[in-house]
Amino acid sequence: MEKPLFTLDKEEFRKEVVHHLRTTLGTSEIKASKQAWWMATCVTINHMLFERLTSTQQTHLKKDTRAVHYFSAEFLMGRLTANNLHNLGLYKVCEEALKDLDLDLADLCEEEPDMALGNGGLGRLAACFIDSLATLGYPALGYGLHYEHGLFRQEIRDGRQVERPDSWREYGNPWEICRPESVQDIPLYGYVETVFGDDCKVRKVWRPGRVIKGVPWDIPIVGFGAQTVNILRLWESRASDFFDWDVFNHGGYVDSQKEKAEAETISKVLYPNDETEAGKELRLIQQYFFCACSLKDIMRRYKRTHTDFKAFAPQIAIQLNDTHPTVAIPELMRELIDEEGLEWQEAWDICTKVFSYTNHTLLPEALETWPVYLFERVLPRHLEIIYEINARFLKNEVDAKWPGNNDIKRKLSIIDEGNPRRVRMANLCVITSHKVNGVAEIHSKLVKEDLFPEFNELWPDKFCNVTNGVTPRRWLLSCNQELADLFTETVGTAWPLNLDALRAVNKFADDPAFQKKFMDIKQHNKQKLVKVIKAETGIDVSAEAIFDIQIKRLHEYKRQQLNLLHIMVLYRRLLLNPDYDMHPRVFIFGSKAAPGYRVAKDIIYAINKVGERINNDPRIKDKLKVVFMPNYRVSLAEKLIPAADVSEQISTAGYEASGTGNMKLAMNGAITIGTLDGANIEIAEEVGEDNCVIFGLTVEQVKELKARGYNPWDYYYANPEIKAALDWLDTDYFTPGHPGELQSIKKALLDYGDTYLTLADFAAYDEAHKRVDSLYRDKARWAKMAIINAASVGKFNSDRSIEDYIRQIWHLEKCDIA
Ligand code: T68
Repeated sequence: MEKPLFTLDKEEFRKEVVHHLRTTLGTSEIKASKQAWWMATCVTINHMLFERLTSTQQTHLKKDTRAVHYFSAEFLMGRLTANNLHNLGLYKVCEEALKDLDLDLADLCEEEPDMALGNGGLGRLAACFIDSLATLGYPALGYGLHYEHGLFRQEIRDGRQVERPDSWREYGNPWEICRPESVQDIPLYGYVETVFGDDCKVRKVWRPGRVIKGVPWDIPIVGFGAQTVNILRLWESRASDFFDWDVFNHGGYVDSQKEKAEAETISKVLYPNDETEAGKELRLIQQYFFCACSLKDIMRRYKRTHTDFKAFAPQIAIQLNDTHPTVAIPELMRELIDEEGLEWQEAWDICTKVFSYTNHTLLPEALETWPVYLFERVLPRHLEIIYEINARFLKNEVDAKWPGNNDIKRKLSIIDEGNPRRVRMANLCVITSHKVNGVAEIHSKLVKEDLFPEFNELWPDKFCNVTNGVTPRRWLLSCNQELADLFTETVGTAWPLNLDALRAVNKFADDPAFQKKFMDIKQHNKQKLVKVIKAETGIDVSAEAIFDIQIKRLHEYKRQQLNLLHIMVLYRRLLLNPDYDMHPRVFIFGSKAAPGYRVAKDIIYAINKVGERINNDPRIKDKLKVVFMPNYRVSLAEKLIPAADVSEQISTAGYEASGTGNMKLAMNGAITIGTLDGANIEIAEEVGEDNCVIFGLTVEQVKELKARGYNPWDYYYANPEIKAALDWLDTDYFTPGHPGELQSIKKALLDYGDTYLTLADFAAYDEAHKRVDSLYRDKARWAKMAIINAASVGKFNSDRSIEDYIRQIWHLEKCDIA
């Protein structure tokens, strides 16, 4: 389906790979490891990619284009080899070339460590967005942190999660380019001095206590079709050149090493998100470090073609991916006022035009705040600026609209006057940004109505929605090549760019021949997964069973415990009645828990222990299996998603901002069993309610039930199956010799009030699964549903999300590359 965009044919490609194996890798065909062959392949790819990178950068400079700068503490890139080959149109050429060398491309791709510089949905969204920006030909830069260790590698030992360090670049990474010419110095700590200038004006001067060096690493981002190659620029911290050589020379080797180690700590590790803000000084410094580096970089580039700041806002858009980069706001104010000499109002006008903010959560405990005393110590000048922004806002906006209303003032203030006083980052974002968006229709509505109702009253035009999306290049074309080929055969080659073109597949949804082709591919993907499951867990599963998959970070609101409770109930039914009528089912989980989140880790343990018992129980004749896949990550998702029959999207309504796994699974023909939450609602609209299985309380019903006073014990006593399953957790049935090891799950669901209404939704969830079971038995019906799902989710292409951002927020123009 692909035609190579570049002139290399398979012969030339093969020669290039061998050439790089010898000259770049310094080895030979006879003794080269797989890793060396993979590296040589990457160098060959880079050869073509760098040309496009250079022409993109030259064109952007020459045309002096407006660009968006996507500030994100996380970019979950995964692997890049197959992705880059597909986007360059060279996948099949490379595959053939390697075949002639007796090498298998897919096998070599397994050599690449995932770039896991993110926790989950938020980080992966950033990765999909920069793919789409390049694909659509928009000038854009991703800015983030060059973590030495990405999200921890998860091992499962005796059922429990153990965190091991991730070392994605231990042996070098072929995709990153160090740019020493663009290094930045970043001040920290110290104090603020007030000085009187010759013009009698008061100036503030920050006298920092330390300076850290920021070293940029660029990852080229190849758009599909490879016209535009943008960059993702990630900052690494090092000891600055002010590094104390005197100390070093006078024998203070250890002291000087300490300073070096401290500086390097800043970009050492990604914080695992536990949806609550750990009050860590280092995390604040990380945020400031990458924002300050990025702003200086933007400023440097801007000044190449401008001598004043009139064109700054027209040229520069900065998107804040959640509140993590909020400190960029006072930093830009500081740069413009203290360093560039602008007046407050001029600087503020620029900031309010430049910044916009995406909210990804409504959970109150996940809204970032920082103690004022910490700000004062680390960023004294920024705190002053925040106070000034706040004072002006409260006086000019709040007092003007609600004169004398101190309750509203207290609520909207950037400073929470509790003990200790704290800086509310979301308030600072909303006050400054010209646009604030949620990530799915329902979420954006709740952002306006429940999270920021007063801000919405003040500035109704500020709030908007951009429903998330995912790149179909990675999440269909690359991860499910057989299905991609079938689609290309059926509707032509346009769909990876225009996913709506797949709607044309719908007319074959009833066609038995097409159904067979479609389901044969699903079956083949399942067979491949069976092998991966065996290799990773030792568990035997049958590809004839329904593959029911829940893959996402572990959190109580995502309700993996609801899935587990239902599995236990099914198991019990099978024990009580060996003829219990159900199609064999494999429940597959993939999930990491934040290391400090106790209940989440207990849920992982419970899934593994319950699974162990079920998988080894001959009485149920393999009708039920439970698989927990260790170390869930992007590259594992690429294997799981194409093999899924059922997609579990079962969050308590109102808690999942959007979800993006739901989109990827539907795109690959899985049927959603889901609540009316986040983007599930829009998926159901697109595929039709007949083609997904919706259950459970709605947002409104959740609110009502909570207002009425929810008591999980009512459900426990009223439903004997719930009671029996929960009581089972008190015994040692699943943990022989260790009764009560799984009790914390029961406690959370009863004693601690079941915050996420698991028991309230249980009966509906059970009914929904019965519907899934009966639908699956009707082969033609199921095939039709699966086809309609894959063919109807064009809306969830991240290209559409990007066009929505462009139209509502960024107002960029496409740029043709010479
Ligand atoms: C997710 N948020 C939302 N947060 O939960 C999900 N990291 O509904 C949505 O689809 C997705 O964002 C994209 O919009 C996250 O993934 C984080 O990972 C996080 C939170 C705090 C700190 C660090």
